[in-house]
Amino acid sequence: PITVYRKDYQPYPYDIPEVALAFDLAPDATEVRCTMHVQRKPGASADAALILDGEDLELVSVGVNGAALTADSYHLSEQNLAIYGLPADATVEIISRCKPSANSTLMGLYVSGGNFFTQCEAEGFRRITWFADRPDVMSRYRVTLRAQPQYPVLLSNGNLMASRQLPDGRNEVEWEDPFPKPCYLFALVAGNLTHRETTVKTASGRDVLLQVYSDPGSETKTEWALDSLVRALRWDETRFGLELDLDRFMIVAVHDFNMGAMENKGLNIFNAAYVLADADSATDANYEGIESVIGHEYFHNWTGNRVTCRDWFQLSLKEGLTVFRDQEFSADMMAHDMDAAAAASARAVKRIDDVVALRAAQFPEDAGPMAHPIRPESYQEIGNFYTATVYEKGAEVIRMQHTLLGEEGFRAGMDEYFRRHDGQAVTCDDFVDAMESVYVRQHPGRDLSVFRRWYRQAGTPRVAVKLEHDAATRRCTVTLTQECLPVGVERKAGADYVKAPYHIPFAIGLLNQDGRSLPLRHDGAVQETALLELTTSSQQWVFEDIDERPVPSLLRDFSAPVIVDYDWTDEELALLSAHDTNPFARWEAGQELATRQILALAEARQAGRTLHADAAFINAWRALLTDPAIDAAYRARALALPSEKTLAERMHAVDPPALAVARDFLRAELGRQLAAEFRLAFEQNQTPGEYSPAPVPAGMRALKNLALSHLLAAGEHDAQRLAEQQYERAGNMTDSMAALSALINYGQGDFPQEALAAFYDKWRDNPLVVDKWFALQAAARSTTVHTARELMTHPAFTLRNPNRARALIFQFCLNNARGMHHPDGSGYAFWAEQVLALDALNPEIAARLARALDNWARFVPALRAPMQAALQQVRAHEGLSRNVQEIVSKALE
Ligand code: HT7
Ligand code: ZN
Repeated sequence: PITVYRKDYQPYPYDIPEVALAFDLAPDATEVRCTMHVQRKPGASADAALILDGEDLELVSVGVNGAALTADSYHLSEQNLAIYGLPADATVEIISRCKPSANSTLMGLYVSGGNFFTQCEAEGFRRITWFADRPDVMSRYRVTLRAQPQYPVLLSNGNLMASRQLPDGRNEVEWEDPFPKPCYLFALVAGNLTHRETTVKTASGRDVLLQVYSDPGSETKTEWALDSLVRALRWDETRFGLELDLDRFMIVAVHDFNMGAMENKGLNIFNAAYVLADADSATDANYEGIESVIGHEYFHNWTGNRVTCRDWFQLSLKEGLTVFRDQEFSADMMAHDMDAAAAASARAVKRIDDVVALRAAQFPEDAGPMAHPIRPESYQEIGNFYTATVYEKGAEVIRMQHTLLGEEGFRAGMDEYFRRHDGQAVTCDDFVDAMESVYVRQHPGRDLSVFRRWYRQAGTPRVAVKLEHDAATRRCTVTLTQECLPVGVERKAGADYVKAPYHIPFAIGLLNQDGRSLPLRHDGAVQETALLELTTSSQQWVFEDIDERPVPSLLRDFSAPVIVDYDWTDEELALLSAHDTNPFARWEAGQELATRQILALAEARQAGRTLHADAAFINAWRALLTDPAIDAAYRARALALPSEKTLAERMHAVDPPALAVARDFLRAELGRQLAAEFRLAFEQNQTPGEYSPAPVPAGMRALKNLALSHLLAAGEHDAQRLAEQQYERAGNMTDSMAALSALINYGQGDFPQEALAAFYDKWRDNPLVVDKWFALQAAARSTTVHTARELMTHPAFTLRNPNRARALIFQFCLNNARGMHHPDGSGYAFWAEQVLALDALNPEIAARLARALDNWARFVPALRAPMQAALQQVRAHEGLSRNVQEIVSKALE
């Protein structure tokens, strides 16, 4: 396999300012005529060949300036079409054919539900026509679509210029996108679709048409998506001064899709799971996810499309920044119309959810064989680098710049970024340069040179905190020391590879022994929270006028993506969990207590000792559960037990079944010991009346359903009846799924299985709900490999649909600790089988599943050997895709 290196970047020798694409669409043979205006760049060699990428295409003809090319002036290989001897300015015309109906990769042009869709990022355009498939070649596109009348809706990027019926009965339309774009942002959709639309006025007073397209019959489920789009448009105007630049913006829902959505210019294509919702069939989490993904793709219009990436190593330039923007959008929407205290809590809830996701997915990635900097140095298959590191850690790196510059400074940096780079394909350094231009004005004599290391070093830094208090001088000295050991490929560089310290914004508060927060005299100001800027391996800060040894509240708001090492006593954690005024740090303290408790239980389980929960821990949980000052949404987060993935990061040798037993024990024990309190929470957080996905009722449901799961897990008297009743009477999908999940995991008797069967019968025609049905069972405690295999024989199961594969296979392999990590290795054999089966259909999806065994070397010895064997089996398979090959080889290196 070929490795591509960031250091090898070379500009493309040609500009392609204009492209005309004409499609004769047919499922079995689509003909594409691609006419390009090609200009050699000044300074490029006169004999530079025009090298175009192409994959899985049939060449019909190639011509230059109207004349067909002879065989000696071009060369066709598996992956390229090279044209020699081009004049400095030429029109190149290529006619090719592809077969969308046979395209199971869902990259390029494909058929889903009888309609045509495209997916071009990162390298899918080359499956549509031969082209310079790289983001720094930007062109203006004119697109003609011709198709039979059974495809009445014909869409592409930009503005609709013409529409007519052809003499042969087919329809023909022409679209023109006024903005130059890289080919990965090209899109077309053709089919039988319905739509919902609205017209809004932009900040500068232009009318813009917003549309959401979906399958006929689903128009009742697109209201939330369209409303979310309007909110996103308004938010970008208000918070960043960025306006929609097109007259028309379309979103199209498709059921077969590899990721969440795609930001094609003016024609976003979405996984239907992030568009369709109504109260009956979608959960609170679905509503939240839709708003956030619609925001994300819409925000790409500026951060990604107007300013794009020079090369794919710069992916985090658009993804990290856009995730940061979507996180802020969601936080602002959640805090909207609330008083200051409620808004702070709502924002903390969003921050907690984002950090939980980061720790569950990105921290393990950063500690495993696929560890890479947010701007990778090399890749074999770019599709494998749409990772939690590039996206979520990338967003944290942007967030740290926001923290260092402040809201106003960050906005000034963004304005400067667009002033410098609108219409260009640029690098992560260009972004930091713009931010630095503001930072150096704010902080004379300082710069962001150390900060830039976040872009080139991988791994999660650890920050050790030492706190010394001198009663005589009433001084408290805080010492921060950072360390980040080489990870992944960095380790291969050997002992010479030395990692340099990071620039870490570290937010800290101090509480006295009664839990009151102490004023911090720092940097000439008196604050409740001080932002320490750690830029060397170790630094000290002194806080004056501190009478007694304080309890530190560290890394408030998770001000940097690091791991904190500080040895709080359990009593100190309980104090922070009860009193910290920073809601994020308060949550963190409770989670640390729960983590200690579960790890101790897992150890007891491994040693064959009886399990019992600590009274102090139960009391801390009781205090959170009964504190009237905290709202339901926050309380649900505070009382959620840390996930198995987060806990695994804290184990010396990972033992998922032991962790699962420990968590289950604690869930049940809390249910028993706090039964009265949970019952009260269950009763007091009912949300009768019309369903609303708003944060307050959603928070109440989260708390109520958490209480229900504890009560049922504890086998509390009447809990099963409460769950059955909730399931039968639920007026929304959140409540029915929560009750069904509690019942199939902790319930008794025939009801759970009967309910499951009835659920399927009721929802069999709604694929998004059928996915939920599969997912619930795949992750259930009692599900074994045998059950998973049986579920695969269900008539509704197919590997060809990524959502369905994710619902069953991924849920089982990633979220069913007992089934997947059975000591007999059967889970790993199942995994290997499914990776290979998927690889034959859809390598991008197969490679994502392949990553489930990334961290095998960190597991307990009994699981390590069968995991390694399964990885070896996959690696030895002939004809493996480049995608899976890269993942399993790195895992085994
Ligand atoms: N920019 C997009 C990333 C993407 C993608 C989407 C769908 C299918 C395959 C894909 N490969 C890459 C989505 C985003 O981050 O907004
Ligand atoms: Zn994105």
